[in-house]
Amino acid sequence: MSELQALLEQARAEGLARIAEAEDLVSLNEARVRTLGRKAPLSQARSGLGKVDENERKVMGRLANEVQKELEAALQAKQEVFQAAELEQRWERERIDVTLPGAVPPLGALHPLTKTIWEIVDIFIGLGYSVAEGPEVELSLYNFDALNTPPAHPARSAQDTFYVDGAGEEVCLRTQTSPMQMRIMETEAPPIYVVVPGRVYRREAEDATHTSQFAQIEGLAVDEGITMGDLKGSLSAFARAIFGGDLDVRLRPHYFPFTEPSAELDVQCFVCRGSGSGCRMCKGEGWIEVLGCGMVDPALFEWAGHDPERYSGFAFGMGVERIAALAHGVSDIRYFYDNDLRFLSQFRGIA
Ligand code: 2NM
Repeated sequence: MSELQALLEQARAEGLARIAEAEDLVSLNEARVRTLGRKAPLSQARSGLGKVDENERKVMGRLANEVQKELEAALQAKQEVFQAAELEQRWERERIDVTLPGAVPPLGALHPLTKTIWEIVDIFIGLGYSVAEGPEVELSLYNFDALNTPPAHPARSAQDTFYVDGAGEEVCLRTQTSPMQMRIMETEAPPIYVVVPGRVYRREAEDATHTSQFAQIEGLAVDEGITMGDLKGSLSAFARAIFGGDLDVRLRPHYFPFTEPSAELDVQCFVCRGSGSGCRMCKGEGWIEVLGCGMVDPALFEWAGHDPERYSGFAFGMGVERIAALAHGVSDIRYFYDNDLRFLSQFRGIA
């Protein structure tokens, strides 16, 4: 074996050994430089080709090419193995389970009192009423005087009502939404069929059934020939729409300054269906109070400029928190104002 042949065979053996030793793409690249690079044994052996005779040059040239091809093939094969392994690892690292549930963004919902207001208002819209809203800061003239509640009346005492600076006029936070009904009566001619939802204010020692700010819906129907039969029919239809169409309703005599006669409307208890005995919902009464109502006092028509001989009407008012608490079994209306999501989220999706 010639010296040149020995060098080439050594370059082949060393190169193959180096390639075999490589453990990853980095060390394989080093092996490539050291087996095929300019200073590698193969390149150095090639430079010896010029110093031998033509015959041997031919044979050794072929051998050098063969060694080169073999080393390149070995490098290529090993590189493919490493690349495949690396790809495999990357797939494992970046694996995504597309069947996992997505992250659901928190969704808001309407407040239970808002839903109750909309539900009540919708029933009256179905009965042909329109909807109006009025100011929460109101002249005592509309909140009290127009509604048969003169200055000496106890409802006007600072113990019962919030007053604000009215720059000469007596101004208060409205204690009911009826002042807006008086504004409507003052500016519009009958027929009037309107409901007024809104926030009202009273000085209260707060407890499970009283807050100093609450929501009310009041209604007014003024037309020719309106009777107490219309009141009973309309308000029964409302109470049954809310609490259940097969429940009885009754009117119980009461007093309000702005209506005569006045009454409270009760609906049969929807838990015990009127039997009463041991019922916690109606406290054994068999009936649940829904709203206050009455025939509009003719003095209110006089105040608003309508002929009480020509027109009659009925009016009613209810507390929204009370209705919502009854409908959903809420024991304390202050929960509606705590804004605790553990409470509020229970009403998500409830109509
Ligand atoms: C109630 C009970 C009875 C009422 C009266 C009026 C009006 F328009 F005549 F002024 N609005 N609301 C009324 C009548 C309210 O709440 C318990």
